[in-house]
Amino acid sequence: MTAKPVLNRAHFHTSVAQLRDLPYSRAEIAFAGRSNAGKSSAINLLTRINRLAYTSKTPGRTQLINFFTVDADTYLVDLPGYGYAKVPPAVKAKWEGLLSRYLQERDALAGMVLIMDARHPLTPLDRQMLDWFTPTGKPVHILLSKADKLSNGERALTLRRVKQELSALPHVSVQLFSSLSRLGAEDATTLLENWFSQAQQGEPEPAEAQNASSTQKESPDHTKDRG
Ligand SMILES: Nc1nc2c(ncn2[C@@H]2O[C@H](COP(=O)(O)OP(=O)(O)OP(=O)(O)O)[C@@H](O)[C@H]2O)c(=O)[nH]1
Ligand SMILES: [Mg+2]
Repeated sequence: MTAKPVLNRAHFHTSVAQLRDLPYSRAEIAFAGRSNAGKSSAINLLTRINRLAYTSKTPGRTQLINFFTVDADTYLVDLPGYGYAKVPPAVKAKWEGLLSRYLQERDALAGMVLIMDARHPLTPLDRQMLDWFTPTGKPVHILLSKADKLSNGERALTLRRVKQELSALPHVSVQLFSSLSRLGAEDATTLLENWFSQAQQGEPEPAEAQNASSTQKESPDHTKDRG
């Protein structure tokens, strides 16, 4: 492994629809958030690769868990968006099972980036994500996205309110972000790199890591289905 994952060398690895297909991973950072909040756009901006994750004006575009390699067995993960109106109950139940188990049980998950549209942050489902993930003790970083759509005053107010609302939760940080104006991109990149570095420092000795990787199952290639 290189000393530090290099976000701008990211490339698509695989898409999975169920937990048993998750790839072997040393460390990964997941991007969660409502449909249309700007998860895929944030991944593209932070990796500086324009069309790495597919973005769309149609909510619900990302329906699979998409893995992007940033280093050997080290990934950025684009999760399916939630809160998409008119989703059939069966699809919603499947999503809830998949996401809650992924967030609660995935050992390699170093932290969650939670993307919330700065114009309507902390929806009930955003709070659900925090409820699922914060008990793991792993860090959450919130990007208040589309901040370009707010005035300076509204930005400051929103940031203060969200920080205040979450002040009781440890390991949760918040910043303003815009994939359009690049506001906050440097801070977010630095944070991701730090999470990866910390995850690497905490990982097992090389011999053990090698054993673990030899149990890796070949992942099916879903490249054409990713969305
Ligand atoms: N103005 C503005 N538009 C943005 C920003 N980020 C994303 N968008 C737009 O919002 C729409 C949705 O962005 P995506 O990145 O596809 O959102 P997503 O969260 O990945 O959506 P799903 O995959 O459906 O869950 C697209 O039309 C983007 O161009 C931003 O920072 N500012
Ligand atoms: Mg998406």
